[in-house]
Amino acid sequence: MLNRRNALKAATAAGAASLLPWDRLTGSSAPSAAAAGAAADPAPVSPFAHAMPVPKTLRPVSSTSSSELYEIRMQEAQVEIVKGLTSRVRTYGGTFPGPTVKAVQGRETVIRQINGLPVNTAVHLHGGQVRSEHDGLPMDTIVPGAERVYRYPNTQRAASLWYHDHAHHLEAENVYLGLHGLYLLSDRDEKSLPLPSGSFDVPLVIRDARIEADGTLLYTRPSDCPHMLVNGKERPYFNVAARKYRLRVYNACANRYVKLRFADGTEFTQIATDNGLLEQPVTRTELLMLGGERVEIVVDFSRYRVGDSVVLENTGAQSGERPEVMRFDIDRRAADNSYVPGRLAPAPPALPTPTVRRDFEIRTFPAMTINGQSYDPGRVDVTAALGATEEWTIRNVDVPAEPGRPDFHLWHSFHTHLTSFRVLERDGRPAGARDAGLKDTVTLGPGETVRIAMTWGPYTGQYVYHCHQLGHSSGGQMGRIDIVG
Ligand SMILES: [Cu+2]
Repeated sequence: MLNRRNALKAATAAGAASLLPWDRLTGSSAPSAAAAGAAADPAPVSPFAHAMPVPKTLRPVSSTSSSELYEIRMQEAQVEIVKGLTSRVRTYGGTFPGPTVKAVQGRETVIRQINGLPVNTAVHLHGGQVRSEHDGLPMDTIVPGAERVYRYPNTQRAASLWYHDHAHHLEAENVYLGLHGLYLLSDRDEKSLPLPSGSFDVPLVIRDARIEADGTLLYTRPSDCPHMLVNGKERPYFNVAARKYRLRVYNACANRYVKLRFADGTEFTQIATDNGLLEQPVTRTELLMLGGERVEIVVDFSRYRVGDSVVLENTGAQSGERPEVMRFDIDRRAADNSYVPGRLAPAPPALPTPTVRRDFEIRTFPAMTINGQSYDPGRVDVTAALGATEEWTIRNVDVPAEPGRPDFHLWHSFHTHLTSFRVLERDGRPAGARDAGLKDTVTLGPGETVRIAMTWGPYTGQYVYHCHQLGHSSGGQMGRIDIVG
């Protein structure tokens, strides 16, 4: 601890503090942040002390023939994350994570967001194709006491989306302190599939945290976050029947990747990615996910006997960190007519040949930049024509000083608002299973390069692209793109 603090002092003396938003914010006006240098020890990690809850589904306050209207009040709340401790968090609607919004293709979702928090907020529907004024742009904030109505047309395919904060410089801290919730969009094609459904369709919102011994949820660097939460509880257990489950896995960490596998190496079937179902299922044993990414899998627990347990672990944990993320306890038998069909969804429309090529470099040092520049909402970095197909090459130019060390700081991702993309290549090789399907966030390990392609639309207006390590985007790793008609 002492060494790290000394190293931090040295970094600050060298004028590097702006690189590290978690350091800048520690000791800021954040209501739950302990004063800098006064951080206590973290609460002990105690796996499997909680049953895993499933975030509740939000009920509309009213409906019309074509839309549902919801109301969410952003507010502080006291919640139990680590057993026996109370933590103050920032919430949508008083729950941690926020309530799940369930939407149906073709029906508009209208959400009145009321800011009852002492900080600016902006609500972004991650993965949603929405008009610019409803995108939750960094400067389009809701000041404390104000409210805003967001409209989501739900014209895209079924997908596991999420809504989270995006206020300028604040998104990392706001999301970390609790401002995130799920938005599950379904459509007729998806509903007609024989996949596990109802109580056998379960989200896993995975994220790290640091809970102090007094319960304080402290926003700090990921290497100082020993707690791993699923659906708001530290390393919970979840009782399952010996049958198939659809698990919607979200990496909601502000600043780290996870490598998930079952401790016994059990295979599972990936059925969907960020923006919806894959054409065909893929058998996998490990998921590497950076913040913002979603993967849906079907796991067949009928391979276990009642009374067995299996642990989901993070092999990307740092040394000294517990690998367990959660435990599934098989506690009963159940009928199961569900199965994973060999064909899940039609292929997305073929991409036209790109007419524009662009290059992007993501960098941590000497500042959080894309192509050498920090985000400036008044500067247009990219102008794209509505309907144009573009090919983007994105390079993570950071490389580790010590190869093989899991330095979360050197990992980046790339997230585009408005439009999803196809990953064409990773380091010069055709995209593999991890990059298949319609993506809106792609992971870049140290030194990696990806080539992606997208057709911009369906709306014109101002949007952003950014690294989804939120400490990085808060620090400036973001660009502005204007789509013009
Ligand atoms: Cu980054």
